[in-house]
Amino acid sequence: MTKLILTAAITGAETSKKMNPNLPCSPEEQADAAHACWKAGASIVHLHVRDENEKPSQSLELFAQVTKLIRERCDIIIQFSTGGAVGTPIKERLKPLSLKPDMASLNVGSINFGDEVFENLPKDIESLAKEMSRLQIKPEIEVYDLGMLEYGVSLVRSGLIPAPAHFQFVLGTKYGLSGAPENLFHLKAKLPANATFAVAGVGRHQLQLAPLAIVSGGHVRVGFEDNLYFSKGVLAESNAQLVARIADLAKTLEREVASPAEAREILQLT
Ligand code: KMH
Ligand code: ZN
Repeated sequence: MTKLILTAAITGAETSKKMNPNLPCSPEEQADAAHACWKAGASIVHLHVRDENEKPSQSLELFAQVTKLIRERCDIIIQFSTGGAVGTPIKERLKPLSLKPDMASLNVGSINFGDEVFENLPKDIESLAKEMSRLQIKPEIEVYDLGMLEYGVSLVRSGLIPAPAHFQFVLGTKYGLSGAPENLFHLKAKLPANATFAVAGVGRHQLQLAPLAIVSGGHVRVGFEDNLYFSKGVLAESNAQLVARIADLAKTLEREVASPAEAREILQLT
């Protein structure tokens, strides 16, 4: 089995310091959090940025600032969100790609999110994919249900997304696939042969799905974007605390954790 890639989704867009006061929001806080996650074993950081009022933003300047601060601290792979927050216009979501991060998220379908729709029209998905391909940014294909996976696979087959592709199964959202183990295995069975995949379990599923991903050759995403708790009713102290727990679990299960350099090789980043 290849080494395990741990991703830290440190901030997200639907979270706030009211929900967990340890949420990193300023560029300095985010860079410190990314560094602590790297020390704990993360090789990728998935980034959303916040403005001075801690509101979700797709500001080019903020992404540039956080990237610079992280780069000064460590060699963690930087993945920008192109999902933004629910309702962020597609033009805004596309903008930060011009900074050429190592990777970027690519959401391949629309889904209900809270009381709203997280809208991802086919034409917008395809323009994001084209821009990533042009700039040689590796997409992480975010799937929340089976139809999205099949559409993502079709984009790889059509050449719009270069192979080998990397998928993320986001399991446990209210309106997408639940965190039931069989969903993970069903999605995995539908992947192209050379694809890699990670699992992002939402809420309590973050911990419950991690061992299944570890033993089935997948990779794991943890962090405040998906889960603010360490255990039932107990807020996590930091993103690094969540990463460290999965790194320990991987050790127990005898799967080595990848460094950023090793993760670059596994994902065939340019
Ligand atoms: N904030 C969610 C609506 C991504 O980063 O690409 C979408 C999201 C996915 O967070
Ligand atoms: Zn995100």
